[in-house]
Amino acid sequence: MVGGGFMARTHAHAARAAGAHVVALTSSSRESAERAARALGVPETAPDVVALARQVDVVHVCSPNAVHAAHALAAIEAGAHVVCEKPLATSAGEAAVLVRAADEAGVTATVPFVYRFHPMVREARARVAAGAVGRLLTVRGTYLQDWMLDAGADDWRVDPEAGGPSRAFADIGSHLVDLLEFVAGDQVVRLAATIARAHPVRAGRPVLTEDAAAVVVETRGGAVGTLLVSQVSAGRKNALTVELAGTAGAVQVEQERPDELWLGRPEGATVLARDPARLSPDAARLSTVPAGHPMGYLDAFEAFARDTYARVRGEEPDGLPRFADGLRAARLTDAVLRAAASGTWVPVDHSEGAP
Ligand code: SOE
Repeated sequence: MVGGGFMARTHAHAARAAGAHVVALTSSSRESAERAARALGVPETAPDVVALARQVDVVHVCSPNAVHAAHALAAIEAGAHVVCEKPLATSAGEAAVLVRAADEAGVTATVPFVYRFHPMVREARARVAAGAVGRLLTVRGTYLQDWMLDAGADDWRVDPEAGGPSRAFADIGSHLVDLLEFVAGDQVVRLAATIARAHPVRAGRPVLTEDAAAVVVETRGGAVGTLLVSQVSAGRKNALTVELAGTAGAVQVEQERPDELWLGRPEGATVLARDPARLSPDAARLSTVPAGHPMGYLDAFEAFARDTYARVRGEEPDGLPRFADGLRAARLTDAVLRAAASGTWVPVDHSEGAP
Protein backbone atom coordinates (compact mmCIF):
# COMPACT_ATOMS: atom_id res chain seq x y z
CA MET A 1 0.00 0.00 0.00
CA VAL A 2 1.15 3.50 -0.84
CA GLY A 3 -0.76 5.88 1.45
CA GLY A 4 -2.52 5.49 4.73
CA GLY A 5 -5.91 7.21 4.40
CA PHE A 6 -9.51 6.15 3.67
CA MET A 7 -8.63 4.68 0.28
CA ALA A 8 -5.67 2.66 1.59
CA ARG A 9 -8.03 1.14 4.15
CA THR A 10 -10.57 0.30 1.44
CA HIS A 11 -7.89 -1.15 -0.85
CA ALA A 12 -6.39 -3.23 1.97
CA HIS A 13 -9.80 -4.65 2.82
CA ALA A 14 -10.59 -5.44 -0.84
CA ALA A 15 -7.15 -6.93 -1.56
CA ARG A 16 -7.47 -9.21 1.46
CA ALA A 17 -10.95 -10.26 0.34
CA ALA A 18 -9.35 -11.18 -3.00
CA GLY A 19 -6.89 -13.45 -1.17
CA ALA A 20 -3.89 -11.10 -1.04
CA HIS A 21 -1.58 -10.71 1.94
CA VAL A 22 -1.00 -7.02 2.58
CA VAL A 23 2.65 -7.15 3.55
CA ALA A 24 4.02 -3.60 3.53
CA LEU A 25 3.02 0.05 3.48
CA THR A 26 4.73 3.32 2.72
CA SER A 27 3.43 6.84 3.26
CA SER A 28 4.57 10.49 3.17
CA SER A 29 6.54 10.14 6.42
CA ARG A 30 7.88 7.31 8.52
CA GLU A 31 5.51 8.24 11.37
CA SER A 32 2.41 8.26 9.19
CA ALA A 33 3.47 4.94 7.59
CA GLU A 34 3.91 3.35 11.02
CA ARG A 35 0.58 4.72 12.24
CA ALA A 36 -1.28 3.49 9.14
CA ALA A 37 0.46 0.10 9.17
CA ARG A 38 -0.66 -0.41 12.78
CA ALA A 39 -4.22 0.69 12.00
CA LEU A 40 -4.47 -1.59 8.94
CA GLY A 41 -2.66 -4.57 10.47
CA VAL A 42 0.17 -4.39 7.92
CA PRO A 43 3.35 -6.04 9.30
CA GLU A 44 6.03 -3.87 7.63
CA THR A 45 6.69 -0.34 6.44
CA ALA A 46 8.96 0.64 3.54
CA PRO A 47 10.91 3.92 3.20
CA ASP A 48 9.61 4.66 -0.32
CA VAL A 49 7.69 3.27 -3.29
CA VAL A 50 10.73 1.74 -4.98
CA ALA A 51 11.74 -0.19 -1.86
CA LEU A 52 8.12 -1.24 -1.37
CA ALA A 53 7.66 -2.38 -4.98
CA ARG A 54 10.78 -4.56 -4.81
CA GLN A 55 9.30 -6.67 -2.01
CA VAL A 56 5.74 -7.24 -3.29
CA ASP A 57 3.84 -8.50 -6.38
CA VAL A 58 1.20 -5.76 -6.51
CA VAL A 59 1.42 -2.10 -5.43
CA HIS A 60 -1.77 -0.16 -4.64
CA VAL A 61 -1.23 3.59 -5.11
CA CYS A 62 -3.52 5.50 -2.72
CA SER A 63 -1.48 8.68 -2.32
CA PRO A 64 -2.69 12.24 -3.17
CA ASN A 65 -3.60 12.82 -6.85
CA ALA A 66 -0.54 14.86 -7.83
CA VAL A 67 1.85 12.00 -6.97
CA HIS A 68 -0.17 9.10 -8.45
CA ALA A 69 1.79 9.20 -11.71
CA ALA A 70 5.23 9.26 -10.07
CA HIS A 71 4.31 6.49 -7.64
CA ALA A 72 2.72 4.29 -10.30
CA LEU A 73 5.72 4.75 -12.61
CA ALA A 74 8.18 3.89 -9.84
CA ALA A 75 6.22 0.71 -9.06
CA ILE A 76 6.07 -0.34 -12.73
CA GLU A 77 9.78 0.30 -13.20
CA ALA A 78 10.50 -1.89 -10.17
CA GLY A 79 8.55 -4.69 -11.89
CA ALA A 80 5.34 -4.66 -9.84
CA HIS A 81 1.74 -4.90 -11.00
CA VAL A 82 -0.10 -1.68 -10.09
CA VAL A 83 -3.51 -0.57 -8.95
CA CYS A 84 -3.56 3.23 -9.09
CA GLU A 85 -6.32 5.42 -7.67
CA LYS A 86 -8.13 7.85 -9.94
CA PRO A 87 -7.31 10.31 -11.35
CA LEU A 88 -4.52 8.16 -12.80
CA ALA A 89 -2.55 11.38 -13.38
CA THR A 90 -3.26 15.09 -13.25
CA SER A 91 -2.80 15.47 -17.03
CA ALA A 92 -3.52 13.28 -20.04
CA GLY A 93 0.15 13.48 -21.06
CA GLU A 94 1.30 11.92 -17.79
CA ALA A 95 -1.43 9.28 -17.96
CA ALA A 96 -0.30 8.33 -21.48
CA VAL A 97 3.27 7.81 -20.23
CA LEU A 98 1.91 5.37 -17.62
CA VAL A 99 -0.13 3.42 -20.18
CA ARG A 100 2.99 2.97 -22.31
CA ALA A 101 5.20 2.05 -19.34
CA ALA A 102 2.74 -0.60 -18.11
CA ASP A 103 2.40 -2.07 -21.63
CA GLU A 104 6.15 -2.22 -22.11
CA ALA A 105 6.71 -3.81 -18.69
CA GLY A 106 3.91 -6.32 -19.34
CA VAL A 107 2.37 -5.73 -15.92
CA THR A 108 -1.29 -5.59 -14.95
CA ALA A 109 -2.22 -1.96 -14.33
CA THR A 110 -5.74 -1.10 -13.21
CA VAL A 111 -7.72 1.92 -11.96
CA PRO A 112 -10.54 1.44 -9.41
CA PHE A 113 -13.51 2.67 -11.41
CA VAL A 114 -15.39 0.45 -9.00
CA TYR A 115 -18.93 1.49 -9.89
CA ARG A 116 -18.52 -0.73 -12.98
CA PHE A 117 -18.68 -3.65 -10.55
CA HIS A 118 -22.26 -3.22 -9.35
CA PRO A 119 -24.13 -6.20 -10.84
CA MET A 120 -26.98 -3.98 -12.10
CA VAL A 121 -24.46 -1.79 -13.96
CA ARG A 122 -23.30 -4.95 -15.77
CA GLU A 123 -26.94 -5.81 -16.42
CA ALA A 124 -27.52 -2.37 -17.95
CA ARG A 125 -24.40 -2.76 -20.10
CA ALA A 126 -25.47 -6.21 -21.31
CA ARG A 127 -28.97 -4.95 -22.18
CA VAL A 128 -27.62 -1.90 -24.04
CA ALA A 129 -25.22 -4.15 -26.00
CA ALA A 130 -28.14 -6.47 -26.85
CA GLY A 131 -30.11 -3.52 -28.30
CA ALA A 132 -32.50 -2.72 -25.43
CA VAL A 133 -32.21 1.04 -26.01
CA GLY A 134 -31.92 0.84 -29.80
CA ARG A 135 -29.98 3.70 -31.36
CA LEU A 136 -28.73 5.89 -28.52
CA LEU A 137 -30.27 9.37 -28.68
CA THR A 138 -29.52 11.04 -25.35
CA VAL A 139 -27.28 10.53 -22.35
CA ARG A 140 -27.73 12.13 -18.95
CA GLY A 141 -25.16 11.78 -16.22
CA THR A 142 -24.98 13.38 -12.79
CA TYR A 143 -22.58 12.89 -9.93
CA LEU A 144 -23.59 15.01 -6.96
CA GLN A 145 -22.14 15.23 -3.46
CA ASP A 146 -22.37 17.94 -0.77
CA TRP A 147 -19.30 17.51 1.41
CA MET A 148 -17.68 20.71 0.04
CA LEU A 149 -20.78 22.90 0.48
CA ASP A 150 -19.68 24.81 3.60
CA ALA A 151 -17.13 27.58 3.12
CA GLY A 152 -15.24 25.98 6.00
CA ALA A 153 -14.99 22.61 4.24
CA ASP A 154 -11.43 21.94 3.20
CA ASP A 155 -9.53 19.03 1.71
CA TRP A 156 -6.09 18.38 0.29
CA ARG A 157 -7.65 18.36 -3.20
CA VAL A 158 -8.38 22.14 -2.93
CA ASP A 159 -4.66 22.74 -3.26
CA PRO A 160 -3.72 22.19 -6.96
CA GLU A 161 -0.20 21.19 -5.80
CA ALA A 162 -1.67 18.05 -4.20
CA GLY A 163 -4.92 17.59 -6.07
CA GLY A 164 -4.06 18.77 -9.58
CA PRO A 165 -5.74 21.42 -11.76
CA SER A 166 -9.21 19.82 -11.61
CA ARG A 167 -10.96 18.98 -8.32
CA ALA A 168 -14.59 17.90 -8.64
CA PHE A 169 -14.30 16.62 -12.20
CA ALA A 170 -11.05 14.71 -11.61
CA ASP A 171 -12.38 13.28 -8.34
CA ILE A 172 -15.90 12.20 -9.32
CA GLY A 173 -16.44 13.34 -12.94
CA SER A 174 -13.81 10.71 -13.83
CA HIS A 175 -16.09 8.00 -12.38
CA LEU A 176 -19.08 9.47 -14.22
CA VAL A 177 -17.53 9.50 -17.69
CA ASP A 178 -16.05 6.06 -17.15
CA LEU A 179 -19.41 4.63 -16.12
CA LEU A 180 -21.29 6.35 -18.91
CA GLU A 181 -18.96 5.15 -21.67
CA PHE A 182 -18.74 1.67 -20.09
CA VAL A 183 -22.51 1.16 -20.05
CA ALA A 184 -23.13 2.90 -23.39
CA GLY A 185 -20.33 1.21 -25.32
CA ASP A 186 -19.97 4.64 -26.97
CA GLN A 187 -17.54 7.50 -26.43
CA VAL A 188 -17.76 11.25 -26.00
CA VAL A 189 -16.15 12.87 -29.04
CA ARG A 190 -16.60 16.56 -28.25
CA LEU A 191 -17.85 18.69 -25.39
CA ALA A 192 -18.52 22.18 -24.11
CA ALA A 193 -18.29 23.01 -20.42
CA THR A 194 -18.58 25.62 -17.72
CA ILE A 195 -17.32 25.37 -14.14
CA ALA A 196 -18.20 27.00 -10.83
CA ARG A 197 -16.56 27.68 -7.49
CA ALA A 198 -18.87 27.96 -4.50
CA HIS A 199 -16.44 29.94 -2.36
CA PRO A 200 -13.48 32.11 -3.41
CA VAL A 201 -11.52 31.18 -0.25
CA ARG A 202 -11.37 28.03 1.86
CA ALA A 203 -9.30 27.72 5.01
CA GLY A 204 -7.60 31.02 4.22
CA ARG A 205 -6.43 29.85 0.78
CA PRO A 206 -7.82 31.15 -2.53
CA VAL A 207 -9.76 28.37 -4.27
CA LEU A 208 -8.34 27.70 -7.74
CA THR A 209 -10.19 24.49 -8.57
CA GLU A 210 -13.85 23.82 -9.42
CA ASP A 211 -16.63 22.69 -7.06
CA ALA A 212 -18.97 21.96 -9.96
CA ALA A 213 -18.89 21.43 -13.72
CA ALA A 214 -21.71 21.40 -16.27
CA VAL A 215 -20.85 19.71 -19.54
CA VAL A 216 -22.67 19.24 -22.87
CA VAL A 217 -21.49 16.20 -24.83
CA GLU A 218 -21.81 14.53 -28.22
CA THR A 219 -20.94 10.87 -28.72
CA ARG A 220 -19.37 9.04 -31.64
CA GLY A 221 -22.68 7.28 -32.22
CA GLY A 222 -24.48 10.63 -32.58
CA ALA A 223 -26.14 10.91 -29.16
CA VAL A 224 -26.21 14.21 -27.30
CA GLY A 225 -26.34 14.74 -23.56
CA THR A 226 -25.43 16.56 -20.39
CA LEU A 227 -23.23 15.83 -17.39
CA LEU A 228 -23.50 17.66 -14.07
CA VAL A 229 -20.78 17.12 -11.49
CA SER A 230 -20.92 18.89 -8.14
CA GLN A 231 -19.58 18.53 -4.63
CA VAL A 232 -21.77 21.39 -3.34
CA SER A 233 -25.29 19.94 -3.94
CA ALA A 234 -27.08 20.06 -0.57
CA GLY A 235 -28.45 16.68 0.49
CA ARG A 236 -26.68 14.67 -2.21
CA LYS A 237 -24.12 12.29 -0.74
CA ASN A 238 -22.86 10.07 -3.54
CA ALA A 239 -25.57 10.49 -6.15
CA LEU A 240 -24.07 9.01 -9.31
CA THR A 241 -26.70 8.47 -12.00
CA VAL A 242 -26.41 7.51 -15.66
CA GLU A 243 -29.40 7.43 -17.99
CA LEU A 244 -29.19 6.30 -21.60
CA ALA A 245 -32.22 6.71 -23.84
CA GLY A 246 -32.61 5.53 -27.40
CA THR A 247 -35.07 4.64 -30.13
CA ALA A 248 -36.18 1.42 -28.39
CA GLY A 249 -36.07 2.25 -24.67
CA ALA A 250 -34.00 3.65 -21.82
CA VAL A 251 -31.94 2.43 -18.87
CA GLN A 252 -30.89 4.26 -15.73
CA VAL A 253 -28.44 3.15 -13.07
CA GLU A 254 -28.29 4.92 -9.72
CA GLN A 255 -25.26 4.29 -7.50
CA GLU A 256 -27.23 4.84 -4.30
CA ARG A 257 -29.76 2.16 -5.38
CA PRO A 258 -27.28 -0.42 -6.61
CA ASP A 259 -29.64 -3.38 -6.41
CA GLU A 260 -32.06 -1.88 -8.94
CA LEU A 261 -32.13 -1.09 -12.64
CA TRP A 262 -34.66 1.36 -14.11
CA LEU A 263 -35.93 0.37 -17.52
CA GLY A 264 -37.89 2.94 -19.54
CA ARG A 265 -40.40 2.03 -22.28
CA PRO A 266 -43.00 4.31 -23.88
CA GLU A 267 -45.80 2.32 -22.24
CA GLY A 268 -44.26 2.78 -18.79
CA ALA A 269 -41.15 2.25 -16.72
CA THR A 270 -40.25 -0.78 -14.61
CA VAL A 271 -37.65 -1.35 -11.92
CA LEU A 272 -35.74 -4.60 -12.19
CA ALA A 273 -34.58 -6.06 -8.87
CA ARG A 274 -31.22 -7.78 -8.64
CA ASP A 275 -31.85 -11.51 -8.77
CA PRO A 276 -28.87 -13.52 -10.01
CA ALA A 277 -31.15 -16.21 -11.42
CA ARG A 278 -32.59 -13.66 -13.87
CA LEU A 279 -29.52 -11.63 -14.78
CA SER A 280 -27.06 -11.70 -17.68
CA PRO A 281 -23.96 -13.88 -17.05
CA ASP A 282 -21.60 -11.05 -16.06
CA ALA A 283 -24.16 -9.48 -13.69
CA ALA A 284 -24.86 -12.90 -12.16
CA ARG A 285 -21.09 -13.51 -11.76
CA LEU A 286 -20.72 -10.31 -9.72
CA SER A 287 -23.84 -11.02 -7.68
CA THR A 288 -22.13 -12.72 -4.76
CA VAL A 289 -25.15 -12.86 -2.45
CA PRO A 290 -28.72 -13.96 -3.28
CA ALA A 291 -31.56 -11.63 -4.28
CA GLY A 292 -32.88 -9.50 -1.43
CA HIS A 293 -29.51 -9.36 0.33
CA PRO A 294 -28.32 -5.79 -0.37
CA MET A 295 -24.98 -5.31 -2.11
CA GLY A 296 -23.03 -2.05 -2.18
CA TYR A 297 -19.82 -0.08 -2.54
CA LEU A 298 -17.52 -2.44 -0.64
CA ASP A 299 -18.81 -5.42 -2.65
CA ALA A 300 -18.04 -3.51 -5.86
CA PHE A 301 -14.57 -2.68 -4.54
CA GLU A 302 -13.92 -6.31 -3.65
CA ALA A 303 -15.07 -7.47 -7.08
CA PHE A 304 -12.67 -4.97 -8.67
CA ALA A 305 -9.80 -6.32 -6.54
CA ARG A 306 -10.74 -9.94 -7.32
CA ASP A 307 -10.72 -9.25 -11.06
CA THR A 308 -7.45 -7.31 -10.84
CA TYR A 309 -5.80 -10.21 -9.01
CA ALA A 310 -7.32 -12.68 -11.50
CA ARG A 311 -5.67 -10.65 -14.30
CA VAL A 312 -2.36 -10.80 -12.38
CA ARG A 313 -2.73 -14.60 -12.44
CA GLY A 314 -3.23 -14.53 -16.22
CA GLU A 315 -7.02 -14.51 -16.55
CA GLU A 316 -8.89 -11.90 -18.66
CA PRO A 317 -11.97 -10.82 -16.67
CA ASP A 318 -14.45 -8.76 -18.67
CA GLY A 319 -14.83 -5.06 -17.89
CA LEU A 320 -11.66 -4.59 -15.85
CA PRO A 321 -10.74 -0.86 -15.84
CA ARG A 322 -7.14 -0.61 -17.02
CA PHE A 323 -4.68 2.29 -17.24
CA ALA A 324 -6.06 3.03 -20.75
CA ASP A 325 -9.40 3.79 -19.06
CA GLY A 326 -7.61 6.06 -16.58
CA LEU A 327 -6.05 7.85 -19.56
CA ARG A 328 -9.48 8.18 -21.15
CA ALA A 329 -10.87 9.87 -18.01
CA ALA A 330 -7.80 12.14 -17.84
CA ARG A 331 -8.39 13.19 -21.46
CA LEU A 332 -12.01 14.01 -20.71
CA THR A 333 -10.97 15.99 -17.61
CA ASP A 334 -8.42 17.94 -19.68
CA ALA A 335 -11.11 18.60 -22.30
CA VAL A 336 -13.56 19.89 -19.66
CA LEU A 337 -10.97 22.34 -18.29
CA ARG A 338 -10.03 23.49 -21.79
CA ALA A 339 -13.65 23.92 -22.86
CA ALA A 340 -14.48 25.88 -19.71
CA ALA A 341 -11.44 28.14 -20.11
CA SER A 342 -12.05 28.83 -23.81
CA GLY A 343 -15.84 28.91 -23.82
CA THR A 344 -15.83 26.78 -26.97
CA TRP A 345 -16.50 23.18 -28.02
CA VAL A 346 -13.40 21.00 -27.80
CA PRO A 347 -12.72 17.60 -29.38
CA VAL A 348 -11.73 14.75 -27.05
CA ASP A 349 -8.51 13.05 -28.10
CA HIS A 350 -8.98 9.35 -28.94
CA SER A 351 -5.51 8.35 -30.11
CA GLU A 352 -4.18 5.20 -28.42
CA GLY A 353 -1.57 5.85 -25.77
CA ALA A 354 -0.51 9.26 -27.13
CA PRO A 355 -0.88 12.39 -24.98
C1 SOE B 1 -14.87 11.74 -2.51
O1 SOE B 1 -15.36 12.64 -3.42
C2 SOE B 1 -15.03 10.29 -2.98
O2 SOE B 1 -14.56 9.48 -1.93
C3 SOE B 1 -14.22 10.01 -4.25
O3 SOE B 1 -12.85 10.30 -4.09
C4 SOE B 1 -14.43 8.57 -4.65
O4 SOE B 1 -13.74 8.28 -5.83
C5 SOE B 1 -15.91 8.31 -4.82
O5 SOE B 1 -16.04 6.93 -5.06
C6 SOE B 1 -16.70 8.72 -3.61
O6 SOE B 1 -16.38 10.03 -3.25
